[in-house]
Amino acid sequence: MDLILYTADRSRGLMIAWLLEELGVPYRTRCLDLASGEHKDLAYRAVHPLGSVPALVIDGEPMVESLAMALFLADACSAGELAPLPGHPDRSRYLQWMVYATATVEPKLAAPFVRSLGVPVEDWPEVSTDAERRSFSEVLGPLAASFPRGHILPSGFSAVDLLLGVELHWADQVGLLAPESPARSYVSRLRARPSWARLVDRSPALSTHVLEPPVRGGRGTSQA
Ligand SMILES: N[C@@H](CCC(=O)N[C@@H](CS)C(=O)NCC(=O)O)C(=O)O
Repeated sequence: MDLILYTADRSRGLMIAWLLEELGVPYRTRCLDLASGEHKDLAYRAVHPLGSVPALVIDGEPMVESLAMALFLADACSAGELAPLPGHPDRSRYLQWMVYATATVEPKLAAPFVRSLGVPVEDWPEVSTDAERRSFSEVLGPLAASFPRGHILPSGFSAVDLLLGVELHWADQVGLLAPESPARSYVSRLRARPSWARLVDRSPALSTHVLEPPVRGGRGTSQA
């Protein structure tokens, strides 16, 4: 399968790149500069009609929507390793948490994430409000019991951990996670995977999406 991933720094393309690294599938990357607006060029509109990222060109056919790409790649390329196959007892749970990560968790980090785009990296951990930390902690509630074992599905590590892992990584960058929380330990363990190191190696020199900012004071008391 010939794969070209159109992505950008601190975009959902990170989820797809991490999944591809974990799958060990060869792919090429085209990194777009959102600040310069090159993603709105007519040429790129032929790949993504809205001029957004990510887009994945599979054997010449463009695919959009990060969740759809993740579901497709995990099914097509992992032989059941990263996605329980239909009929597996964890299949419905897998689909549930894949959608929960993108439809329910992701919107809760949107506001502080967007705010962080306008401030220096060292100030990212301070951009979240107490109300946002509480609200983020609430949506993590149903997942909290799974964090200590290092994977969300009872049957083991899956693409859920990669999607949710990127969201918790961003949440960590913008100070939504309490320093000693199980969610923060979970995402730290995920970042220790060799696939994350490969992602860091492949990231362009100026990219900030893989940065691990230092823990700062005044983060409130969220325990998620
Ligand atoms: N639902 C889409 C959202 C795509 C999206 O909004 N991407 C952002 C980056 S994460 C983007 O390209 N923003 C710039 C723009 O759309 O102009 C997906 O999951 O792929």
